[in-house]
Amino acid sequence: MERVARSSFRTSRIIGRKVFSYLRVTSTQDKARKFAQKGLPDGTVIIAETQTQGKGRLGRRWVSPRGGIWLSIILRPEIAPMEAPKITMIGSLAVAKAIAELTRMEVKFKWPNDVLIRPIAGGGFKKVCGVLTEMVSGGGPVNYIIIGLGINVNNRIPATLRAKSISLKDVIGRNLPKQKLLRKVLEKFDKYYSDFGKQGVGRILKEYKGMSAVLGKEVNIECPDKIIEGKALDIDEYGALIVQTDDGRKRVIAGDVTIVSKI
Ligand code: BT5
Repeated sequence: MERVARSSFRTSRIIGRKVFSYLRVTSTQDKARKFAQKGLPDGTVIIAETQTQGKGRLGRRWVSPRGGIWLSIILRPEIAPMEAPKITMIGSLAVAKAIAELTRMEVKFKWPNDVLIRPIAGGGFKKVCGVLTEMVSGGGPVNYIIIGLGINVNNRIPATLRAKSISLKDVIGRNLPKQKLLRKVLEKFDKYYSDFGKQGVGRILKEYKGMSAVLGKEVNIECPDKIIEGKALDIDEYGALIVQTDDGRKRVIAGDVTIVSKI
């Protein structure tokens, strides 16, 4: 758990004004939560080379070996809890734009929290990044949000996950400059986050929808209590997926989407 550096990125206005870097943590989310409770400001970044207990949604594990970018950001936006998915969109866009700019790859989103790339042109998309948005509120507005970004850069993907997951190195065939990508991700996040503070989610939602791998597709969504099948029609201003089912339109807040190819 040794801290290796404390620095800042000069280009950033809010995001990355304070950056805490570690060689190894249990989870950057846990570290960030402790720092948030101590009052560290909006935009504080916690980053680690490896995580021993990296977290996905719903208590799932996030594999975090050396070579990836594993980071969490403390955010203190003045929003209601139901607006938290907007932050997930900001995180997804920041990662996607940074990857696209650095590698010229086509990047897409699988609602609600996956960033996808393609191993070969014309092939199927696989998960290169997962976003985890955790919120703390005392009933009223959000107290703070911890957003976690897990990006597979130069790390190896375990064989059990390779069918659906990929790292940038797997596609490019060589290591990428991790610091350069990190700086770009934080710059993009800063841009989208300040845009959100000034103008709301409008432009963010438009860009996010434009890169969706799900909209217009037949989908199967595993929700905690049920499975929803239908056509993904839209994503609303709160980040919910609107699905046309046989029983009418449904608004889905969270779940695991499988894209069902049409025969
Ligand atoms: C996510 O969950 O995709 C959110 C992942 C967030 C990770 C970041 S890393 C920095 C910060 N600190 C943390 O502790 N977490 C955040 P979910 O949609 O539930 O996906 C989890 C599933 O993705 C797992 O059950 C595996 O199937 C798969 N998976 C695990 N590790 C992966 C990896 N490195 N790359 C791609 N897929 C992975």
